[in-house]
Amino acid sequence: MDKSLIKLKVEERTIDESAKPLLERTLEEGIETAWDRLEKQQPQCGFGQLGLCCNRCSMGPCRIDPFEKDGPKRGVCGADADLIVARNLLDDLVTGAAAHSDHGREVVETLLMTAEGKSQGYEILDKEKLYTVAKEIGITTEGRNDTDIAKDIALSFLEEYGTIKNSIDLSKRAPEPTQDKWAKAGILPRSVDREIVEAMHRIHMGVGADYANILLHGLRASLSDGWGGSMMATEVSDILFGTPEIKESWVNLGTLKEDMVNIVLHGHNPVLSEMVVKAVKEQEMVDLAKQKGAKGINLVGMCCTGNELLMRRGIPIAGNLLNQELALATGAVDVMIIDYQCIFPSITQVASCFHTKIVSTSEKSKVPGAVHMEFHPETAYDTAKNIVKLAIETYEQRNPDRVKIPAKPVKMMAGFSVEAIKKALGGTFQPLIDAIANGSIKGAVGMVGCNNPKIKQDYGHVTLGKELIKRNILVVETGCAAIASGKAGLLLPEAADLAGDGLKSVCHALGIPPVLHMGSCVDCSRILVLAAELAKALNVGIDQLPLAGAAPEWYSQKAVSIASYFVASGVYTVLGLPPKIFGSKNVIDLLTSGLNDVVGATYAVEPGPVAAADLIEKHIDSKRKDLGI
Ligand code: BF8
Repeated sequence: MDKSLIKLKVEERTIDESAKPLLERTLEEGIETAWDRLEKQQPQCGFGQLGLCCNRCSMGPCRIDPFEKDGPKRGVCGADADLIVARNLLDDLVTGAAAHSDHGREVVETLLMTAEGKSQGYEILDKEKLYTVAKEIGITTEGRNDTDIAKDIALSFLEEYGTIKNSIDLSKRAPEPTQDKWAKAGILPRSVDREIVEAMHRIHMGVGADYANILLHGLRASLSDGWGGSMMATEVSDILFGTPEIKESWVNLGTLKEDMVNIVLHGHNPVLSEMVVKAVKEQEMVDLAKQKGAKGINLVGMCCTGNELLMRRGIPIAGNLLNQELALATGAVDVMIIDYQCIFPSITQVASCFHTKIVSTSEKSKVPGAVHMEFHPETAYDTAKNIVKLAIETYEQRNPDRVKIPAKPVKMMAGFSVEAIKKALGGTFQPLIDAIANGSIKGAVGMVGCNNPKIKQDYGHVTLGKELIKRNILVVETGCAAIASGKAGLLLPEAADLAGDGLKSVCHALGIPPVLHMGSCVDCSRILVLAAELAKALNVGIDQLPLAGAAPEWYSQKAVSIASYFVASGVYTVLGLPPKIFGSKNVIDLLTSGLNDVVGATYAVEPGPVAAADLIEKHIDSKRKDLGI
């Protein structure tokens, strides 16, 4: 490919400076990445984009003519555009809710095994949270030892997935006016598996034809994720591995080291990655790495398991979704360990251009071309050590001439759990509430979600983030959004200089950045808890607060679930890419306006970050006016 064309493509694809030289390498050497595959997919199917293709049953696939023409207006079964679009959306949403919640279940099962003495290498690290959660869900703590309490929490949480309790305990964390809205709309979440199974039932042919009824169940299922599966993942991970505290670390592809064994931890569940962190500290491992000529072992994260490690351990993070193939293209990764979710099936192809080994660890998530070393809590530590040994052996096969680590890492601050934020504020949320009331901080936005090659990598997050802080709107982030901000330097206290005067002075006084990293995607539950705390302090519902959500570069079904539980909880949420709903005007109307009467919030779609900031500011201004501040 022509050099100038390569340069042009690179500039179109990312704003991440550490990614650019590697993108250049992939284009020069013909290593295929997600961007190349997106190009090859053009033009993408218009029916699919509009949500008008129904492939559920073997009378189909059917598609609806989106124009006022003579084409089909109903599928073979008689489903119209509204129903087909609604069923497709519900399918996406509960796929995401299932992914979060099944991850949560594995963490809870690990707590149970730990309490029963059946796991290897785990312990209860945050006793304070153990007691807080126990009291909250009605488990006696007096005179009992930690493992008995932990066992009761685990068993109680496992029942949140089933049908025995018929209501999710942690959803009672929401302020009463919000819970009242759910009750009135008939969307109080009962249990995680139940809502998801019922959703799969509802999208079967012939189970209802009312699009609004289908979508309402979507909200209910999303609440079982946000206030259920995801929240349990967060809380139990905190109990096992510690609640995050504010700390400094490093981010971007420059976190890989030329003279060290590089292990990238990619995926989502800290149950795996925490054990690898333990294993690399073993003197035996460090000595072995040195014997093979390395200076030591360098562990870096990728995507959300990276966020989990960053938040709790300060482990540097190499990048977000679109960095995964580029990390491999450095030729410096010895082993990439994966569990599940957001792992491109192509990574073994990229790895095969170098000495790199991909190690899959979950029975649920095998990848052709990967070495499979199955991970179970009972043998977790031994498996972690074996993987680290494999990485050290693989380091010997590295070709130094192929190594290209292009940039210096950027410093960042992370660890802003709700508890850490409260501590930074002096032990109470009152200073934050005062700052919001006096207008120094206008409001807050939860910016979440992914990268998507349809948008220049990180551009959506970084541009919207800068626009919001300039307008004195505090930004809290999770997932790949937070990693994008880290790479752009927005997670540093110095970034407060880019903020409006009010937010700037608050950040300077507290020594915090204007964009706060709150964790992985399941940790969007931390954003819900923060919103609930603020609402309760003001005696209002979440929908009355000057808050908004944003997902400027989302791609995944999990993001559909997150956006939905934000909206269902009363948080107006702006998406940077359109969901596949534009084939139904009725569905668009319900989601972008009708839901206001049901949950006090709606979705919006706005691809332009500045225009999205305008929408959000207008919304926040109107909420402030309603509150009389
Ligand atoms: O759960 S933000 S690309 S890594 S889906 Fe995936 Fe999206 Fe990243 Fe984490 Ni979340």
